[in-house]
Amino acid sequence: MELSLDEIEQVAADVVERGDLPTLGQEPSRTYRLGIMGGTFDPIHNGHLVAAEQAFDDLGLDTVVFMPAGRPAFKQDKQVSAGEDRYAMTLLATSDNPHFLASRFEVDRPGITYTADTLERLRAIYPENVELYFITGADAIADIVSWREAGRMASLARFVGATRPGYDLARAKSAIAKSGLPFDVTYLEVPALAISSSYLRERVRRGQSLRYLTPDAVTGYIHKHKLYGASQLGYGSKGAEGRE
Ligand code: DND
Repeated sequence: MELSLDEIEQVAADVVERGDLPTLGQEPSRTYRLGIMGGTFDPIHNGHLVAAEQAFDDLGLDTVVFMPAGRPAFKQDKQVSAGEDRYAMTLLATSDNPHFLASRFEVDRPGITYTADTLERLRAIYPENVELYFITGADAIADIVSWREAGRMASLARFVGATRPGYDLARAKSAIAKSGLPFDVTYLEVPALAISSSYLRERVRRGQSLRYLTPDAVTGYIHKHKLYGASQLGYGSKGAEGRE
């Protein structure tokens, strides 16, 4: 079968738009489930990874795409590491898990990164038999109603709130109910990992080890590129100032 020039251009445009995203939806009689783990990932840590793995298992996802935000919408007043560094750390952290992919989809997009835009683009790329699941931590789920164009987001994807055992979901549930928006949220219990990116940055500044908090490859990257005030050598070992 020969393609016309227009058709070839359309195929090329689709490839460019899709970039490094996984191919899903080929079999029309089957439903596919694409997990999207959005984050600043400054840096990525084991809390993010455990939450995504749990969502993969519990919801029967086909794959989870980790998407570092380009210019995070709500962090305009804060210093955030370069997108390239956050993407590289995300790639390193996800590379040994066959369920996970790291994508440049948001990092390469100019301007402020809004989740509603991302979901709209993904919805246009994938056929209807691919369901979108946007994964967030429990703390963030109560806030999604205040994200830009929350109503549009609710119509484009399902949401997954990863909660810790014993976490009180009342705030999240009441915020969503009060908004009147048709959010479809599945709550998952993930092992308690009281880790945050800011805690990891603080530990690096103090010269403390990140072992068991994030994959070693990420720790290596942080020191190699001197992120968060790190010295190139000696993480979690001697020589760091202010070490406890
Ligand atoms: P964060 O900066 O919270 O990411 O951003 C999460 C996502 O929300 C990104 O995709 C943003 O673009 C999007 N967002 C936020 C606000 C407004 C808008 C969009 C908008 O469009 O208006 P972090 O790197 O801090 O964390 C990534 C995810 O991991 C978050 O959902 C967070 O709650 C979760 N998380 C944990 N989950 C389980 N255990 C832990 C966790 N620590 C963070 N220990």
